[in-house]
Amino acid sequence: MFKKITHYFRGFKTNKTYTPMPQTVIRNAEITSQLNENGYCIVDFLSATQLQSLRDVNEKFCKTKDAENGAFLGVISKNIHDALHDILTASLNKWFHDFKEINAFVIKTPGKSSFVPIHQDVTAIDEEKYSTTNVWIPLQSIDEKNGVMYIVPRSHHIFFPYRCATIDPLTKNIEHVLQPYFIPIYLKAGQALFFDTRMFHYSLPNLSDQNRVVTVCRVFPKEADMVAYFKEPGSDSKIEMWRCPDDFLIYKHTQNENERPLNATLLGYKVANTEPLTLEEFEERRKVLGIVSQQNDASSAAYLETLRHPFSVGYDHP
Ligand SMILES: O=C(O)CCC(=O)C(=O)O
Repeated sequence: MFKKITHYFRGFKTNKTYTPMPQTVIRNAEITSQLNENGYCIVDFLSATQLQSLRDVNEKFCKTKDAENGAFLGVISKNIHDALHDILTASLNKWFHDFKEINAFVIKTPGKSSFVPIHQDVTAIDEEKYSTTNVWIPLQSIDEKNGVMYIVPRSHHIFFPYRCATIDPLTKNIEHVLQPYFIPIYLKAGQALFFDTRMFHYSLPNLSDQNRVVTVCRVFPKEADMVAYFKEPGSDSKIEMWRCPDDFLIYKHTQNENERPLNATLLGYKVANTEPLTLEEFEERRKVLGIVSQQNDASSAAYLETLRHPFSVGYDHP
């Protein structure tokens, strides 16, 4: 009944290795090439006035309760998106062209459960045609105590393009060996991390005594349809591809992500191997890509403890 989408795209090598499509919406050629090659870069992004305005919006909308022992909260709604859009438009226009974006806050309340496990972001556009940039903008400087982000440079070259809640993450069986490849990203308030959403990333718990507040903008090519994938639990390798409304990310977390997206149109399906990477497959790709051990300052024991600790994630829609 549905069209089977069979074309393979640039750089297709095996059923688990793809080449990211080049970034097309970043104005600066050097930054574009850093994103394409390494998957990230750091820029001075906000004026002092913008920073204060973002803090004011957080103060006005985000009534996060003091979650006991910490929590990671996505704070996303039309109100928040619009208020952040107004403040960020000048900066986004300075760095990007022909784009659209979805804005939210991410807040870590203090405590051990506020860490974010290793992940690659869920797919939101057709990655056979486009790439997404995350702009991660902390409203306070980030240090080793308040929830620093760790990334694996170049890991955006190791991805599965149909990421969704009903398919195991590619990293599921290799998390315990990834620690040496991560680097921490310490930022000053006003700076932003631009990163490819497919980078392996996680963040430590916020063990300071203040909330850690970050504004996140997911930046997409303007022409890209928003899409979501869905695999029936327990089914074979058939993956449904759905076209979603432009603002679906604002409402996504009010829906059950283990079910098909609402208000969406079925485009067809993909057939692909959805098994997570084995250690051998990771090693092979890592060496080809030049992903090397880093001098990072997370001890192996602390990293493994973080992976084992139960985490607490929630959503607010003020
Ligand atoms: O803010 C954080 O600590 C993590 C954010 C994150 O993982 C994301 O935006 O994908």
